[in-house]
This record gives sequence, C-alpha cells and structure tokens, in this order.
Amino acid sequence: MALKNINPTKTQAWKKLSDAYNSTSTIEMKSLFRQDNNRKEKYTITYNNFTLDFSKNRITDEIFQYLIDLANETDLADGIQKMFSGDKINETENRAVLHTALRSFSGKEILLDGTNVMLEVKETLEKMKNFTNDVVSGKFKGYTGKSITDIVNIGIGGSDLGPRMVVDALQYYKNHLKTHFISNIDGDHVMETIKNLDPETTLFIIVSKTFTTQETLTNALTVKKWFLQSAKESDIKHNFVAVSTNLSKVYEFGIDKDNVFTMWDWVGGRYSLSSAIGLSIMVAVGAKHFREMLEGMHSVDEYFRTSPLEENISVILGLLGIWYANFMGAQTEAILPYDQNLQYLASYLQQASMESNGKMVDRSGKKVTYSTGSILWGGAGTNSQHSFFQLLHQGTHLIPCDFIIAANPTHHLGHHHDLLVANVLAQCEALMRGKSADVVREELAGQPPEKIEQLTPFKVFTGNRPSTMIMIDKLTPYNLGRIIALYEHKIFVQGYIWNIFSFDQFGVELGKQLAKAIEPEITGHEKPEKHDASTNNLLLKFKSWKTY
Ligand code: G6Q
Repeated sequence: MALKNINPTKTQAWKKLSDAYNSTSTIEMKSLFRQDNNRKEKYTITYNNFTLDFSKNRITDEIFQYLIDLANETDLADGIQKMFSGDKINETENRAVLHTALRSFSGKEILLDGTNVMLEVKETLEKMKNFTNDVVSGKFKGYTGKSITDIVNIGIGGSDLGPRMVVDALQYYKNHLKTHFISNIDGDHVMETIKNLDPETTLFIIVSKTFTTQETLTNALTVKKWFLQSAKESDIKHNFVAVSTNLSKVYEFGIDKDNVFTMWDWVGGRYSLSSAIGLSIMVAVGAKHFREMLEGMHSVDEYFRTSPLEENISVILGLLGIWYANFMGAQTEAILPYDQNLQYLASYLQQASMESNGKMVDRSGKKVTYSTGSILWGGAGTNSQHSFFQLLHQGTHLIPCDFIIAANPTHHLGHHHDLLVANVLAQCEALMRGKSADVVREELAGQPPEKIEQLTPFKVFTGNRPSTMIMIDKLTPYNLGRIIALYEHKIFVQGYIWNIFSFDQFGVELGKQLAKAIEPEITGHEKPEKHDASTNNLLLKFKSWKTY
C-alpha cells in the first residue's frame, strides 16, 4: 500500500505551530529552565544506556505537543508500519524499503510479493561470515598462495560512505588487515591508494549495486589492469570479489561465481551498510562485531516501530528538525560527534539525509510550498571548535546542533577523555547561556572606559542557540549501530511528514547524463558547440590547455 498523501501545512498542528511561532516573542531557553524544574527530566529520554537530552531546544511544552500532533495528524504511525511491512513505499521506483530486514533478528518472516526475504538475507550473511573468517584467518589466499594483508573497497556514494564511516568508527575493533577505500573517479585516488599495495596480498572488493556506475567501473578496470601487470586473467578470482545485484556484469568482469555477494533492489544505496555492501566492514572488524552492529540497529528498529511517538528518539529528532526548518527558518543543522573515530559520521548522514529529503515535489507530484531536506553538515569536536564554531556562537544563522559523546573512551587515556567531555558540555552550555554585555564589561574591567565600550559588542554572545546531546556509554559496534539506525529513522520521519518520497534520487541523474555527452568532446576532435556559451568556452579552453 502506498504512503498516505497528506499536505502537512493543511493540518491543525501546522497552523498551531505557525501561530505559536508568530505569537511567541523569543523563546528563551534559560527562562524555560528557570520556570520548570522538571524540564531536564521531561526532555531527556534514556533508553538502555543511550541518552537523548533535548532540553536545550527552543521548544515549550505546547510546541512539543503540537509537533507530536503533527506526526499524528499526518499519520506517521501508518507510514512506519508500511515501511516495516514491506509495502512499496518507494513508489516512484515501485520498490519496497526494507533495510530493516537486513538486521532483523526477530525470527519472523518478512514477506515481499509473497516471498520471505529473510531466507536470502540469512544466506548472504552466512556467506559473508564464512568468507570473512577465511580472509581474516589467512585461509583465503591471493593468487600466489599468500594470505591477504590489505582490503580495498571500490565503490562510491552509498557503496562507499557507509563502509568507510563504520570502518573508521570501529577502528579500535579492527583486526590486522589494512583497509583502503577508492571512490573518486579522479585517477589520483586510485594511484595514491594502489601505489604501495602488493597485488599478491591485496583483496579488492568491488561494491556496486548496479555494476554500471561509471566511477566504480572505471576504477575497478584500472585496478584490474594494474593487477594484470603481474598476474593472469585466471588469477582475478583469487583477489577480486564483488557485491552487486547485476550478476552478468560481475561475471563479465572476470569475478568468480563464488566470490559474488548479492543484495536487493529493496535496499537503497544510502541505507545499505548492513547488507553485503558492508562486506569490507565485516572483513575489517570481523563477523562478531558486524553482528553486534546489526543487533544494535535491530534494537533501534524495534524501538522505533513500537515506542509511542512522544518517547521515540528518531521521531523527536525529526520533529525538532521540522520545527527549526519550517517554522524558525533554520536552513542547516550540524552533527558534532566528540569522537575522532566518528569523523566521517556527518558526511555519511549528509548523504543519507540530503539525498533522501532534498525533494521539491510532494507525493502527488505537486511543487511543495514549504522547505524540505535541511542542509546537514558537521565535523568532529574538538577540532571543529577551532574552525567553524565561531559562526555557531556569534554568527547570524540559527543552526541547531546535535552533539554526540561516549561516556567512556575505547583507549586508556582517561585524562584526554575528561577534557573531551568537558569541552562538549561547555559548548552546549555556551551556546545556550551566551555572554551578556554586562558580563563582558566586568571581564574588561580595568581597561579604559572607551576601550571597554568599543570592545563590548564584539565579545557579546547572544546565546539561546539550540543543541541536542546524545550520550552513549561507549563507542561499541552495538552503539554505533544504534546511532546509525536512529538517524536513518529520523530521516524517514522527516520525509514522511514533508509528504515527499525519500527513497528515490533522480536528482543525481542529469549531471551523469550530461557528463556522458561531454566525454566524447573531451576525448575526440568534435568541436564543442552543443552547449551554452559558457560550457562551450570552458571546453575549448580546457582542450587548448590539455597536454596528456
Ligand atoms: C544511494 C545512491 C547512490 C549509490 C551510488 C553507487 O542511495 O543510490 O549514492 O549508492 O550511486 O551506486 P552503485 O552501488 O550502483 O554503484
């Protein structure tokens, strides 16, 4: 069954939220805390060693209730149930959206067109596990009989960002194998990665759902050429494996039938790291840790599916985003993990969110009249404090921030961790508290009065800048799985309420088509005259400079 088609702006809740925004002067978070001793408890959800503190947001009880009403009036519960049941909610591509099946340990059947997808999911996971164990133990050998030392994931977009983010996040849990990622069609990315690799002991995992992606195929063919400088065609089966739905193309490449890991069209690329697309993760951290990550994801899937909306972390994160984007005029939101190992989390979530919800037509094909798909960005603290935090504290934009911190480090440098935690707590406090002109004047006391007056405006922090804190006990595979799934579902919540289709991505196609048309003009002698004047001119200039 299709998702309901409800224009959110026509709901009562939307009107109430607009009125609340228009009638309330500034919502002062500090005074909300003063007025309500229970605010911190009311706006903190702790679920199994996982805490979401959203009390430092510009919401009152009334606004929070209207946001929940918005979710109810648009019948979010129905959307959630349809996603989990395998309904074809990716309507524009006529596909189900079942990434939750990839990590389902409920033992229940999940039927798609009458077939239980769980059988294939389990079979693939088992194949991945056996393969991983063989590679890690050294039983799987390269073409000269040596064990594997290096793994190279060749893929892009959803076939790169997720595995890369997780392998980095779980580096503490990694085994002896070195992991590399090639994604960009830029030859430097390939050459710089392979230049120090030994073809005899390197395993290439070509990851492409379609096996038609220009970047991945070009990179894979370059690597194959490099490999064949020292090996024979028949050796490919020892050092290359693939993850794809397009078996004939994989075989054409020379990859052995036993070395192909399948996935399905009901898993979107950006939601696929828990499928065989995550093979390089499993090989890097081992089958046990991969399984723990899936278990973390599954626990959140169940929590998301069954928790009441007002206690549901993904729902709350999604609704807060809607409040800021659609009513308070925020255009972006920042993800700020205070964990170096989560340095790629923002780029990963950026794709998941912006590719899913960067849509301008609603589910009936009409242009929306409200903003969708906020711009997501971020970076790891404390590094980011020394770069863009200036704008967060004193800039003109309203940027809600999600901070993520683990209570315990994976390393043994407790003092470092104490300082890290002090910094993350201080940043949230500073964003909310600000610094008034009076305090600035006090701090400048002793300086000449005209100097104090001159400097004061520059040193004032207006404060009242919203942030949400996610605290976990430790960055384990299980907890990482929970973080990923919570954000996946946040994206679903937002796309659902914005009444758009979150699981297609037609917006990436036009540029690809045009690049195909330009390619012969770059490589051949054809005169560039088919384009606009600027593009024609740039092509001519490029050709006059080209020396390779
Ligand atoms: C993600 C997108 C996209 C995709 C890449 C790679 O949801 O679909 O980022 O993952 O374009 O596609 P292939 O895996 O087919 O090479």
